[in-house]
Amino acid sequence: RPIGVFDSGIGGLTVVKEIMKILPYEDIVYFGDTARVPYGSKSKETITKFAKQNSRFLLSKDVKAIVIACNTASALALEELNSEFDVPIIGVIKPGASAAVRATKTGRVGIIGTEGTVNSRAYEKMIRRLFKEVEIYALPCPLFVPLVEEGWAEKEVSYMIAREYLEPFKEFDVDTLVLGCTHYPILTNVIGKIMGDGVTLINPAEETAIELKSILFENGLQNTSKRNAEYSYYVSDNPDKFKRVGGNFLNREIENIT
Ligand code: DGN
Repeated sequence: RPIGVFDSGIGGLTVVKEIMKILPYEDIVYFGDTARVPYGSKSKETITKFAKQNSRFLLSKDVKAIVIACNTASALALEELNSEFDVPIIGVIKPGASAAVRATKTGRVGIIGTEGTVNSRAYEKMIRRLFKEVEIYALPCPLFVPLVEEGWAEKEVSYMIAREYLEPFKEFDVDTLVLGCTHYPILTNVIGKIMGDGVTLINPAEETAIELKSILFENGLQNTSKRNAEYSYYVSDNPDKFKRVGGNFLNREIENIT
C-alpha cells in the first residue's frame, strides 16, 4: 500500500522529494489542493475541513499512512485528523521543532512560515514543550511562496526580498532558523547567504521523512520488497502548472498526474 501525502498545492513536493530519498521503495500518492491554495491565510475551521476532505481522498486510494506536507495544515488540523482517522498521520511541525531544539546552541531560534503557521504559534509551542530555555522570534514571509512558484529562487529579487524579511532575525541573533513553509527549502541558498554560516537552517521536510520512516517501521508498515516505487499525483485544479513548476521542486519530471 502507498503512502499518502497532501498539501495545499505544489509545495509539498519538497516533502515528497525527501521521502523518495529516504524511502526509495515506498509508493506515494500525492494530492495537491491547487483549486483552493493558498492555505496560509485561511481560518482553522476552513483548513480543518479541507484537510479532512484531502485525507478521505487519499484513504480512497488505500494509503497506509498520511503525511501532511503543508505547514499550515499541520499546524491547524493535525490533532483533528488524528482523532478522526485510523492510519498513522504525521505533520511537519513536530519533526521540524525537534530538529531546531537539537541544533540550537544559544537557545535563540527563528521561525519563518505563512501567516497561518506563524499566528498558530504551533512551532513555538512545540519547541517550548521540548526545551524551556528558548528565545523564539517568528515572522511570516508571504512573498517567498510566489517567488518560488515563478521559478525566481536564484534571482536578485529573491535576495532583495529575503534581506528585508530576514533583517530582524540577524538583529535578534538567532543561531537556528526553521524554514516553516513547504516552499522555503527551495530558497535555502538565498536564505543561507543572507543569514551567514553561523546559522543552521532547519528543513522540516527532511526531518518529516526521517520520522515517517520510523513510524512505518514501528507499525510494521514498511515495504520490504526492493522494486521501483510508483508515484501518482492528483490535483484539484490545473495539472499543467503543477507539472511545469513541480518539476523544479522534485528535480525530476512529473508523470502520472490526474
Ligand atoms: N504549503 C503551505 C505551507 O507549507 O504552509 C504554503 C503554501 C500556501 O498554502 N500558502
